[in-house]
This record gives sequence, C-alpha cells and structure tokens, in this order.
Amino acid sequence: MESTKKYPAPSDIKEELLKKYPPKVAKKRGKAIVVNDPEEIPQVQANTRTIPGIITQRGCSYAGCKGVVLGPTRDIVNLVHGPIGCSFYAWLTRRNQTRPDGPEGENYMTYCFSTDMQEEHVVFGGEKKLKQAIQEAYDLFHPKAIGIFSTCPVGLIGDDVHAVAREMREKLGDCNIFGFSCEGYKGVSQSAGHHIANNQVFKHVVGLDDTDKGGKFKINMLGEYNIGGDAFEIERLLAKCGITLVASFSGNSTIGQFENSHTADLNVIMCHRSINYMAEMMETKYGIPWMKVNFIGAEATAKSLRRIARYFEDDELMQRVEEVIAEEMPAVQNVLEATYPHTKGKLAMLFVGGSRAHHYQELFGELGMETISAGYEFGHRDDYEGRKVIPNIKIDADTKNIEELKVTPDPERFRPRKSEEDLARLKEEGLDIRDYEGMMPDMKKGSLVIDDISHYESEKLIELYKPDIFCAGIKEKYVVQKMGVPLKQLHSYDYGGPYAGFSGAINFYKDIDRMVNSRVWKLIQAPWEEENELEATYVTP
Ligand code: CFM
Repeated sequence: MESTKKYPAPSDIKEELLKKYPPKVAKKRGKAIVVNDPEEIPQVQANTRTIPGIITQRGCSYAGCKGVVLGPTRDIVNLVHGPIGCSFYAWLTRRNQTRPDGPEGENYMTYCFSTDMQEEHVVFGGEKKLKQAIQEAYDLFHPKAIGIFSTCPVGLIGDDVHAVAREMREKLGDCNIFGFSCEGYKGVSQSAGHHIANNQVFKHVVGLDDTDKGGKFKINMLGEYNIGGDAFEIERLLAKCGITLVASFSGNSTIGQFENSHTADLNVIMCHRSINYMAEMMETKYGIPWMKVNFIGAEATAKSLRRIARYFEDDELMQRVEEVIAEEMPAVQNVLEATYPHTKGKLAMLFVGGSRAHHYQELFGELGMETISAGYEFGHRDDYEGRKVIPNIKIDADTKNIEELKVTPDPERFRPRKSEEDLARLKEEGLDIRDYEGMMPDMKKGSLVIDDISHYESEKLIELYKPDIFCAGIKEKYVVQKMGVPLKQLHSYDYGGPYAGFSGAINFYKDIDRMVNSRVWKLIQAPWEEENELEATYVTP
C-alpha cells in the first residue's frame, strides 16, 4: 500500500530529532534512531541505559517481574516487599483479566499485598516484617503459593528474601514460597524483571506436577497476558480447533497450569521479549520445541493456527483449522470492507513495550494504514533485527547482573517431542521453529525505528509527520491528544479489547475507524496556543 501523505525524508527527521541535544547525547540517541531497510537491516542500539535527564517511557524491573509476568496468575499471592507506593501501579492497573472457577474460586488479583516497609525497617532490616506478612497472608487465605517481590530498598539494605522464602516454606509445609530479586534498579528496564520472573517460575514451579491430563495436541501459550480479554479469545479459537492449552504464561493462568506445563508438546510464543527465556529453558530441560506466533491481526491469527497444525503434522487437525478459519473470516471481512475506505492511507506510529509495536502493525496493515515509525521501550536487538544477531549482542554490565540459569536435560523427563531431523525438515518446509525475525523486516524501507523514544522525540515526530493516530500508553496519552492527535493505548487498550484473534480484529477495526475519523482533537486549542506568552508558565487560574 502506498501512502498518499507527504512528509519529510526520514534522515532529515532524524537530524531534526537530534538537533536540540548536546553532542554527546545526540551521538548516543543517534544510534537508537535508525532509518529502516528491510533488505539490509541496520543495527539498532537497544537495551542500554536511558540517558539521565531524558523522559523515557520505560518502567522498572519490579514492574516487569511482578506486574507483567506474575501479575496475571490468579492463585499466587503476590506479596510486595517494600514501601506501599510500589504497590500502587501493581494493583489492577494493567487490565489483565482472569476467569476464576466460579464465585468461590481462588483469585488474589483483586487484593494488594505489601509489607508496607517503614523507615524503621530500612534502618534495622525488614526480614522480620516479611515473615510476619507471609504468616498473615497464609493464615487468612491458605494459598497454594506466595511470591515475594523485592523493591529497591530491599536490595539496598540486603534483606535476603530467598532465605525467608525457604524458612517459611519449611515452616508452613503446604505452601510453595519463592522470592524474586527484582529490585527496580536491576538492569535497564522492565525487561530485566521478565528474565528474573522466568528464572524463578522455572526453578520453583514448572515440573512439579507430572499428571498427564490428556489431549491430543497439547501446547503452552507463552507471553500472552490477557490484556482486555485477548487470551479468552485465543482460548476460544484453540478449543474450537481441538488444540489443548495446558498452560498460559500467564494470562488467565493458575499455578497448577505452570506446574504441569512441561507435559505439553509445543510452546508457542506471543511476546518474545518477555518470555523467550522460559521457552529455551523448557526445551533444554524437557525437549519441548518453541515457535513464535502472533494472534494480533486476522491474517496473522489464521497463519498462526495453520502453523500450529503443521507442527503436529496431523491431517485432521489441519482440516479442522481450515474449517475454523473459514467460519470466522466472513464476519471479519464484512467489518473490514465497511472500515477500509475510511482508514486506508492513514498514518500510524507505535511506541509500546517490547512486542506490540511489531504485532499491531498487522492490524494497521489490514486497515490499509501505514506504520511510518515504531519502536520498543525496552526490546532487545533481536526483537528489532531478528534472533540471528543474538551472538553479536554486546553484553554490558547491566545485563550481566541478571542471572542466567544453567539448565541441563532432566535425567528422567527429557523427551524430545520431535527429532532434530524432523525439526530440520519442518524448517525446510517453512515452519520457522526456534526463530523470531523481529520487527524491522516487516517495516517499510524508510520508516523510522526508534528505541526507547523520549518524550521530546515523540512530540517532534508528531509535529513533523502529523500522524492520524499515535499508539503508546497512559503517560503519553493526554500530551499527544492535546497536540490534536488521537492516542490509542496499546498497553491497556483504553477501555476496549479484546483485540486478539478474529473477534478481536473486528473490535480493533471499529475502534480505530472511530478514532482516526473523529475531528474532536483537532478542534481543541490549548490556552498557550491562543496566547503565546502563557507558554511554559501557564497554570490553571
Ligand atoms: Fe510483552 Fe506485554 Fe509487550 Fe511486555 Fe509491557 Fe504489556 Fe507492553 Mo505494557 S509483556 S513486551 S512488559 S506484549 S505491560 S502485555 S503492553 S509494555 S508491548
């Protein structure tokens, strides 16, 4: 699709973005802003420290561990060891939904558990308080498991959450207790927290239940967190195809699913950034291959279902998948036909965490919209350029601080689901097992790829490109809308969703049509636009 819009050359835009920075800052930011060429993918700087003073979109390691990976599991008590403020954004702000078994089913997601650390604990140590909090949570709820999440002060004062977890696990006997050293300052972003979460769940939970629960085509879905109900839609489609979902990491999940997840025969990955570690560790220890999928976009959903069926090499499954696609597609096509004339040729920009800036280009593409610029907050080079660059990634001190587990095949339970020959054959037939190509091959030549975009750069980009929609999060939303451009939150989906699968695509088409064709944001004028001298000093009277 060709854009009808005229905008400056991408290299000029890059220059313009860097112009205001001091030379050293400009040099560093310059490496994170690249003009894309899908044929000869340029190197992009990623997963490095944000320059102090720059307003970043990023979050912290604790957010990635507690909020992102463990947050959506409903029956693990998530106990935050730290000051109460750290719990605020961990308490039902991410829109990860869950479906407990009936009204009495265990669900701790509606609670906020914190040790409420005070100055006294920072000075004299907080382990005693932590033990008391574990005991209290246990007495009140008798949960199957308690996860302890370390916030910054815990690392600074040296509380040993792992020793406390061990001691309390032994004392209580029937509650799995494990700690996470996910202090906010670890690594350079929430990405570090994902890795820490993967390690501990793998070490303390995966493999505890060997029960074979049946099912012919058993998969785990990794990196799908059920924002706005996405996982519900994917579950519906998998069930309709006859594919058994053993565990979801971690949208709509339970600890029981994790314990049993090593009995699956394939891991499919939605969000590569947050959970590729788990896939690799499970393959090494249990012999389960992994494959990247994408259920964002109707075409992408159809393709992902077909690829799962091809992996299992079962004619009946392949046929069933085709039937499901044929049943689901007409409704999608109907809405798309009605929407496309209104959305075609519009410009989008996507700056989201680590996967969605890539995945949502599919949906915009279906709407005939062009993604002129995109980037991740905390993706790594492989999320941009593809996994082939992994051997060349320079490991800096920030990443070295994150533990790499040494995983070996399980002496009894390692069972390769496919022989290396079969995997090689499937790969030859086009099934890209153990691979992720990254975002850049899917973006047009001349599009701008920007890692860890700063607030200043976003504003400049909007000024220069005048996009029809900007996708980011709540921190950006109102600033962008005050510039006259609608902002779609791709973290929380605002109040919408699901956007995954076929019915999700329909929801998205309708929501975006409404947003890019509403004139409301262009009609507003900020007070300083009317009176220039108010700029920078304006306060509400
Ligand atoms: Fe993966 Fe996510 Fe994302 Fe992410 Fe996130 Fe998220 Fe995200 Mo917000 S796990 S990387 S840490 S897809 S919370 S559900 S939307 S930044 S793009």
